[in-house]
Amino acid sequence: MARSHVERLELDELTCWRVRYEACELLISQQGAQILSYQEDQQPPLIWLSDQAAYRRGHGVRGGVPICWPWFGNLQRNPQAVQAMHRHPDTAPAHGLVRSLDWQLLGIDSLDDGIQLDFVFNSATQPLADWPHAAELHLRVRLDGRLHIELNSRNLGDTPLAISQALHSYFAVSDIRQVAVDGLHGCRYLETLEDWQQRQHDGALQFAGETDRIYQGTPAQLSILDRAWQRRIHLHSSGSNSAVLWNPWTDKAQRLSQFAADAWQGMLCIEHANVMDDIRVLHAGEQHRLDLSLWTEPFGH
Ligand code: TA6
Repeated sequence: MARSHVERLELDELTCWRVRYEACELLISQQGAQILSYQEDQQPPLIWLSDQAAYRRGHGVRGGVPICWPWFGNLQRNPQAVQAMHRHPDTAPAHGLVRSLDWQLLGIDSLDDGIQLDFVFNSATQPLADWPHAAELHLRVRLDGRLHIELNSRNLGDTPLAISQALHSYFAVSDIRQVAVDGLHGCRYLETLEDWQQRQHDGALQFAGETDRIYQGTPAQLSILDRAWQRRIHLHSSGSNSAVLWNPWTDKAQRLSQFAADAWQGMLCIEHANVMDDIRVLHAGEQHRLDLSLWTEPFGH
């Protein structure tokens, strides 16, 4: 069997690509350059996609890896420098502007040891509503037995650009009540569910309720330990010292679009980011790259 294969397909209103390399399969949409799913053969999915996902132009798809840029979350909760980039921070949508807009596919290339897709969004040629700055956002996705995601922001203008961003990754888990996240020991975090109080985390993170935390000073290596599925998902990042940990649990799950009432049990968001103390200011011509590599390793009991 060929080591790599690419198929273009239309999912409702969205143009997507299904990409295989050896035993790994990825689905990605042109809108938002959004990874929708990623799976290794004979394995449960690694990247989670909602059973109720809707593929409509101008609307985000629930699951995968939405790209939150040029800000993360509620713009008014961002540092002032990021807010000041927007004409009306009080009416700006959550998670920036590019996740529901069409990006340009630069190319899909077969490599000796993998396959690589390049997408670009250029706000000089595709102006962003109420965010009047020239920047180029380049997403490179590479499959080589692991999944590598590189998000590069470049300031095309001649004045400084303050951004916050996140790879809003949804991971599939057997049961959120039985997984743990390793690597956060000693990290500070903002508890957004309790008035954004600053706290310190000790030990592994386990889940017993709605969780929506912004960790700061995060290390390059995090992992999700899933005993029931006997696997560890390794997450290795660079260019990011903050991460958001999110599970909506029962109540918030009822209020989410494209989200079944019990879907909270099978997903966990770990969102590698540049947020709060970790926002990035790009001077004229400067660029910043946020990288994430992910893979699984069998885990015995
Ligand atoms: O990253 C966590 C979060 O900000 C949650 O508070 C929740 O709103 C989630 O993102 C999903 O946001 P969305 O706009 O995609 O429904």
